[in-house]
Amino acid sequence: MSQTKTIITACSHDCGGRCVLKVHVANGKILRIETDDGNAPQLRACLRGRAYRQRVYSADRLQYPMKRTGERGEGKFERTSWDEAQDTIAKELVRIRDTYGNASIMYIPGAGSQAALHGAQAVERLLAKFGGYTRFWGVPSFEGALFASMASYGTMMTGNDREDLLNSKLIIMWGWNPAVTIWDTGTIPTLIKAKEKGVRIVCIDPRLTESVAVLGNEWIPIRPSTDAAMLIAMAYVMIERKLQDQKFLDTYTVGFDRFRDYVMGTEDNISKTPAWAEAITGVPQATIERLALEYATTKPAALIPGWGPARMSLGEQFSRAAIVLACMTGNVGIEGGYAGGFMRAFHSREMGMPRGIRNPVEVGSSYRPNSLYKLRGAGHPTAARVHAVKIHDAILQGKAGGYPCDPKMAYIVASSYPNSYPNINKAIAALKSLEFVVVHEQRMTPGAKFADVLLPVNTFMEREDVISPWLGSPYLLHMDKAIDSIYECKTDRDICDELATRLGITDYREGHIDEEWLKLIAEASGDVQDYDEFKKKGVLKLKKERPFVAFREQIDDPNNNPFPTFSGKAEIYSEHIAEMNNPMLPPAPKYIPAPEGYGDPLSQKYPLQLMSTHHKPATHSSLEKVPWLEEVEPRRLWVNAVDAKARGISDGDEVLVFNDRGKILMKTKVTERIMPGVVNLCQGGWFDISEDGIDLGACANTLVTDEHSPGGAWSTNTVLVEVKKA
Ligand SMILES: Nc1nc2c(c(=O)[nH]1)N[C@H]1C(S)=C(S)[C@@H](COP(=O)(O)OP(=O)(O)OC[C@H]3O[C@@H](n4cnc5c(=O)[nH]c(N)nc54)[C@H](O)[C@@H]3O)O[C@H]1N2
Ligand SMILES: Nc1nc2c(c(=O)[nH]1)N[C@H]1C(S)=C(S)[C@@H](COP(=O)(O)OP(=O)(O)OC[C@H]3O[C@@H](n4cnc5c(=O)[nH]c(N)nc54)[C@H](O)[C@@H]3O)O[C@H]1N2
Ligand SMILES: [Mo]
Repeated sequence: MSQTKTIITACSHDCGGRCVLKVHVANGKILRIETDDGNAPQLRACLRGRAYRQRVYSADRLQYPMKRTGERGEGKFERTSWDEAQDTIAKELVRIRDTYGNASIMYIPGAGSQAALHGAQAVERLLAKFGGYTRFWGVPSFEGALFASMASYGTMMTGNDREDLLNSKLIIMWGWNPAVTIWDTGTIPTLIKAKEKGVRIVCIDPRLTESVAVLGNEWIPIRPSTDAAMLIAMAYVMIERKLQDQKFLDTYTVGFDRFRDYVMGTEDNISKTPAWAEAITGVPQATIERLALEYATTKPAALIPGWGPARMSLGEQFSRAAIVLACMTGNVGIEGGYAGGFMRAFHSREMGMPRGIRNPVEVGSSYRPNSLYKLRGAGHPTAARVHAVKIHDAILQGKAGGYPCDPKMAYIVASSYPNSYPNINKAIAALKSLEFVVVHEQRMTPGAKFADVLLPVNTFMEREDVISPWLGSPYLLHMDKAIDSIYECKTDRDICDELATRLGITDYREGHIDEEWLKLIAEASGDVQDYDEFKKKGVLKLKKERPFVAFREQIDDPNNNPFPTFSGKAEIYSEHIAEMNNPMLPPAPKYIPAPEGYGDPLSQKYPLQLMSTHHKPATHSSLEKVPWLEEVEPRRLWVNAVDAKARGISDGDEVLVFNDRGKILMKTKVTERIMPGVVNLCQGGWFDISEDGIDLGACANTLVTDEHSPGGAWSTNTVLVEVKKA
């Protein structure tokens, strides 16, 4: 019997947490997994990290390289050698580049690994050195919130330290469910402390979420994609009663007058009263008025606008309106307040491979007209990129459809493409039309089935890495290797290094072996002084003098600290957006009825609003088919009892959920925890389209629209469907 050893690593899938995993290993196998029991703040893993053993050893782990034998997507493969697989990829890369140019190589990276060294970035590096590729813009998580953050504040660093919530007197969780989505590992423990301290917590969400259940003093259900109307009516109440912090607005913001003209109806003869908003949102006017008064008169207060309500067809309006309320109440830059926006709270530099290798395909390409390129620090999607939800359309239509390229091959890595992307049926047609598809995966996912060459990649348990927290909480994690790579799996980096050699690229590793890179990356954070010590302990908890509060300096000393916007102030009205001249993207936030949202004529045919939120026992599609996790909470369509009754549906019944894009056959959960008129199906289910075109795998994206907002938000929560008993 060999001895049991314990190593410390961290989960690197893209969930909102970064938690410590203590992995007990014997004879080269993982026996069990525990978590942080060290000094506070403890970085305790959730059910997903602790169940990870079943994922590492799951039956659908890829074991060796494979090549397609059947039709593309059929899932028929035969085993091949690493040499043959890589020779084929190298040959196809060269053929496609030489025939069609680098822009025809569609690089599709995903969120599978968020660690610094391993994951999709390995392929990005290879393809950049190979002459370039086409990539996408429009991050599914936050593009609406990011646009709002850049437009209003000129930065994404708009969050406060979690522990600062203990300084708030009122916390408004607006479409934010960290009891499930974590949003930095310390968030829920801090919110529980705030509740115990007596801080009032109000949750605005179409669902009575786990966060409402654990924390909420009040739950306000609201129709999806209508939140901007409620926020604007709250502004109306404040303005009518002269409760806005006018001194704050005058000192730190521009454009409030323009917004006020819209709110009060000077601009369009419609006063945006609570009664006006009730008809849109379904929230009683008295509730809107009461919350507006409470937020305006309780200071400091934190209104936290989640990314979920912004993942809609006009998502940036919600995020921008929430920012205006934070300014109107003077809650920006003060302890216990909250600015909204993107909400990163920064301590150390994020740990990652050094940037600097530009994609040659994008060099010289102009910026997209709807990007905020002039704003300092903005992500700057160029005109050479395709929006993420338009990848399938770009493949199918190419330059003839107005896209910047004619894609001929897809290089998919650490991504579930197409599973996590909207409009699965269109994506399938697109993938089938390509000349060549490579996938680097860990398991036989629905996307992996579309590969011509499928390469097996190891998991974070089988390699060493470092990782920083999601939103910048003050700690860093080292990820030790628990076990050797199982089967014939390799890291994405080793695969790319071997491909590089075949492609005549000699400097892929740039003179450093992986271990040296890890040391360089960790030390570049500025916080890791002694790498060996960091590696031994596995976690570095950073000490700070006082909590990070975004815009503290701007508020304390405005003359010396302008906001990083054009005007130097927080922009309620943005001249730059005005220049874009798009009626669906107004320069000051407005409520505009959302395409495919509440009240859209399409609701005559498809009367239910579908949301696809993030699932407790899943990280997108990355933790499917893990029995322990499926046991905790199987994926069900949440339907309100009123809607169920009207359709003769009982709890647990099989139903067909459908719209013009597709059909899903699945079980229901009939519950009062979702408001009438709204259904929810958590994202991430592995699609499994039957011969008669029905998805048996409950993948929400079978139904989700592949349109995006003008600012770039995905529209996953603005979807209309109908449900009937199967
Ligand atoms: N367990 C788990 N945690 C995760 C992930 C995961 O897959 N699983 N994914 C991680 C990633 S990458 C991300 S980006 C984040 C996502 O984090 P979020 O975007 O915050 O998560 P969601 O569950 O999509 O949405 C949050 C809440 O918004 C509500 N909501 C949806 N639409 C509306 C609306 O129109 N109005 C209002 N008021 N509320 C609405 C939903 O009911 C939900 O409770 O989560 C991270 N954490
Ligand atoms: N309908 C709907 N769709 C959504 C969302 C929604 O709210 N609703 N949310 C969106 C959001 S916020 C996000 S972030 C995306 C996430 O979408 P994706 O980025 O596609 O993330 P996952 O679905 O987790 O798929 C990641 C894949 O990477 C693989 N993987 C993990 N680690 C590695 C590795 O080291 N190397 C390689 N080669 N592969 C690896 C996993 O096995 C998994 O199949 O989904 C989006 N899709
Ligand atoms: Mo995300």
